[in-house]
Amino acid sequence: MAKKKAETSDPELLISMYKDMLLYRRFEEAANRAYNKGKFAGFCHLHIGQEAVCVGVQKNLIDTDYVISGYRSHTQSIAKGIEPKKVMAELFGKATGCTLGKGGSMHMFSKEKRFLGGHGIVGGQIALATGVGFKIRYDKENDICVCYFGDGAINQGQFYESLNMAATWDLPVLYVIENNGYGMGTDIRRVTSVDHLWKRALAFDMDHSDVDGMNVMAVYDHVGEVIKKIRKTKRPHLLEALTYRYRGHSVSDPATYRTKEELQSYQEKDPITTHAKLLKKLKLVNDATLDEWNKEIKAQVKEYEKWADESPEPEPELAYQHVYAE
Ligand SMILES: Cc1ncc(C[n+]2csc(CCOP(=O)(O)OP(=O)(O)O)c2C)c(N)n1
Ligand SMILES: [Mg+2]
Repeated sequence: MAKKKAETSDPELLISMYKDMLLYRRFEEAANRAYNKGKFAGFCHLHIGQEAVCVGVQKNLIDTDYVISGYRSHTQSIAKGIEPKKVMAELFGKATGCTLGKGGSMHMFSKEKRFLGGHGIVGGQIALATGVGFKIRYDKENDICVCYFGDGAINQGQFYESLNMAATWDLPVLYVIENNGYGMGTDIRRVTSVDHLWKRALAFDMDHSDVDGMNVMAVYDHVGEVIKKIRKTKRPHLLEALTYRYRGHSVSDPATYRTKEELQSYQEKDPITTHAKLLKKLKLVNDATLDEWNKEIKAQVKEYEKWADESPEPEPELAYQHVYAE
């Protein structure tokens, strides 16, 4: 699909993109600190470095669209409308969390906001998203389903079965590969036969493209076109977003399998810094405004953390609820 040059000119939107990316970065840093302080246990996968994908994609959605993802989904759940303090409380395993403290870091969920997880099984969400696509088609709705997964997930069997079905039945799903170059620690090039992951779509005659996932404007503009097309044709699309995670796979991974130079080369094109440069070029902000926003957002995140920390633990009886469908 041909890509147009970034052209969004709505100042409010441009600013909200910056503030959202900054919130997600500060939120994840706070989650990391809280984990290290022992405020919660279990897994914790941070999205630091990948913020432009989340913001660029989700700014294009309407409220009734669906989003489904893997375990690296704190930011995506906030972008779909779950209150950040409830995401933080979920991390802390508290009764005020978005899944009442029963899900933890990997299982954010909100039926009301149509954020359908948070899934720990690599690639599991791909089959579920395909089912959501079928539901949308069956009910003749105008919504779409965005399904995020990693480069590691494209080598799972269900990826092939699901994409074949979606392409055959014309299901309105945007499959987004967040290609951050690594599975847990495995370089994607060691385990994958193609140089560009979007090529997997060729096997299903499915629409496909790639985008610079470190640049929020590139993602926003490209995905805007893709989504317009999906709503019109109802056909699925496979998008490869080229991105990078700055931290280890999870908080317990020191990421020794990659070089400092490689990490630095991505940090040099950091999505937040790049977008700040654009805002300055457009004379929408100056350094003082940026400093002020940073302080405001840090203070907000502190409040979320305080609220989560002071929230009650779930009652033990809750373990017996929500086990079976009612
Ligand atoms: C079916 C399955 N196999 C293995 C794992 C263990 N595991 C968890 S994350 C992961 C790597 C996935 O990498 P990728 O899909 O690239 O996502 P990223 O973590 O980079 O966002 C693996 C192998 C799992 N959770 N589920
Ligand atoms: Mg990966």
